[in-house]
Amino acid sequence: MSESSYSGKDIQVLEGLEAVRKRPGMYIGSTGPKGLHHLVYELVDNSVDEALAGHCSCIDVIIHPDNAVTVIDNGRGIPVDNVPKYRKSGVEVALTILHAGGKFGGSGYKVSGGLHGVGVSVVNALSSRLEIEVKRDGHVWEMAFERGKALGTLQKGAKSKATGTTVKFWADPDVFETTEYSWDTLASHMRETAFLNKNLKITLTDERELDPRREEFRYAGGIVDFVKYLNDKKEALHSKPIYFEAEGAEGIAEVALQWNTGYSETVLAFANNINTHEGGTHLEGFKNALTRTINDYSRRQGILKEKDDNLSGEDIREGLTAVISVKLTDPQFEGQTKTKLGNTEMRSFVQAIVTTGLAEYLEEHPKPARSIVMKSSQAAKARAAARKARELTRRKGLLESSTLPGKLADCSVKEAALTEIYLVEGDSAGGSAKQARDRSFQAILPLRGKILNVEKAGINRALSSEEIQAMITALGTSIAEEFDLSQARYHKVIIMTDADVDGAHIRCLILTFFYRFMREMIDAGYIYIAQPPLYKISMGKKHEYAYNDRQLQQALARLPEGTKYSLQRYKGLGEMNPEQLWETTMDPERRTLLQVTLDDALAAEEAFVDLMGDQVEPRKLFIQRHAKNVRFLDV
Ligand code: 0RA
Repeated sequence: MSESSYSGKDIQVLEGLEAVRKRPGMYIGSTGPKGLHHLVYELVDNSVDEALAGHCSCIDVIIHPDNAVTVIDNGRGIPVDNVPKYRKSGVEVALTILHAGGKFGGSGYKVSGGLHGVGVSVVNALSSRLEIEVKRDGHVWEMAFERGKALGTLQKGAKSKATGTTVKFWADPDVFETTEYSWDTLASHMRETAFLNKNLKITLTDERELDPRREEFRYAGGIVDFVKYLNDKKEALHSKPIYFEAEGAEGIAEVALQWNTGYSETVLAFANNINTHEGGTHLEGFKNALTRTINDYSRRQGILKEKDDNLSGEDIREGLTAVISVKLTDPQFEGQTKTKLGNTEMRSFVQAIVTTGLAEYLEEHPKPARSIVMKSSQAAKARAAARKARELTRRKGLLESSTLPGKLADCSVKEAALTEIYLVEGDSAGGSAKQARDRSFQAILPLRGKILNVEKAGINRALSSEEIQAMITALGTSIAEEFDLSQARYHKVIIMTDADVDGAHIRCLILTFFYRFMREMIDAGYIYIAQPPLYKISMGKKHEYAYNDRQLQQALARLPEGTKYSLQRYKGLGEMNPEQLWETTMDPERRTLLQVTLDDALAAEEAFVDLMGDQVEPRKLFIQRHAKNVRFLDV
């Protein structure tokens, strides 16, 4: 056929392959080693399509010493008869017309045309030479191309009863940065392809070596064998991978999964044999079903208690190896690298088969089921602990911020050894304390109501409490491993709470906080408890305070016979005006402070756990023990 007889359409065709040569990256991603290997995948995928259609059982791939590659299949062979529209053989159309592959597409799941769906014509365009041999219709047929251009027409050769397609191509050194193939890269792709297509035999031969290397990939178990292979060097949690498959209007879905005793997650998702690295609907459906089904089962078995949080997807997938493979007629590939499946029908399809299949498996295999659930709940616990540690580090940064809390009324003297801070229960008492104080050396930090119980809440939640953050910032020392006593902004920290049960409780909460996060402050003797009076005895213009019942009795006994007096019992700091608060509780000349000491750290730790834990009895014991650790000081 001469140039002059080309129709307008044919010229467009030539421009098509020229476009591929001009901008190869657009069609195969890159002209580096990755793009080079994609040429082989493209051809193999076309043969796999024949296998999917049920007409091909064997694919051979040969790497030649001159870096040519041959791909042989025993499929039906590319049609050799004339395509009237183009007035060319089917073989020539397939190899010279962009995106022609799909137009032939027979029945079944006509898939790929490879990763980018480009077809064999792209391989032809990017090859310095390509030779094709088709066995079909009782003969061997041959044709050759150079840089995408046909060298003559399809030639009918010897008689043959066999069928199949053989393509040998030389990647164009003018296009590719390298034409050197990697055995490992090709072998792992062939292995993967064989896993994804049960019973399909793929051989890889490397003739570049004197003693040619050959490997055969064929897996009767398909993706079950894939999962076994991935878990090969790991200790499996249950002996056999779990497997489900289903076929519907949406297509075919297959899932195989097996947990190992390790911690990493290996979940591979494929659509039409393409590794969907970016995931997509099939993967989402799988994950949804897995998380829901394992949680449902755990609850039904009582392994997860009603009050417990759900196991997270991450926890459940710890140590999981899974392969999800779907095949569908019209795959939509999205995302940055076009490796994210977009077909929404696949989400519910995969979700349904995994939900049904996994629930059934768990019911029928109680032993592995238990191991799986126990592993997930252990993962949940470990993850919570790790998260706490991480959050702590992160929060510490936050707490070290130099901005003092807004509620703090600081003192003017900067010399820590001379200053003190009152941690005051409630905003109203805080207000009185601010008016009463000597602002040169006394700072006031009001704390709203009951601060968080750090023993029960754990460090994580405790540190998210505003009151606790304010305390840490005001004190300047940071906490836990980051604690630095030399950074203390005050050498006296005075806890001032109401003299009632609630006040005692709040005092204990604050002490627990110091014990857990700033123990050295206690050791250094920086922590004190203020002693507001319990009673006020008024006699005309004179008055006296009593700090406990014994003092009250003594004061009353001292009164002259017949003296009239009135007695006030303070229920809280709020009942005192600023002057009263100053003279009874804050004036260093007249106040009484209790210094908190913890001689026996070990005993103290138990005490704090006892006090703040769930049980009531140890709490009573603590209060006695605590009293022993507090001694009177006249300051
Ligand atoms: C179009 C139609 C048919 C097969 C093929 C293409 C085909 C393409 C490749 C590429 C590599 N190996 C291949 N094998 C087959 C089906 C034709 C029919 O109905 O017989």
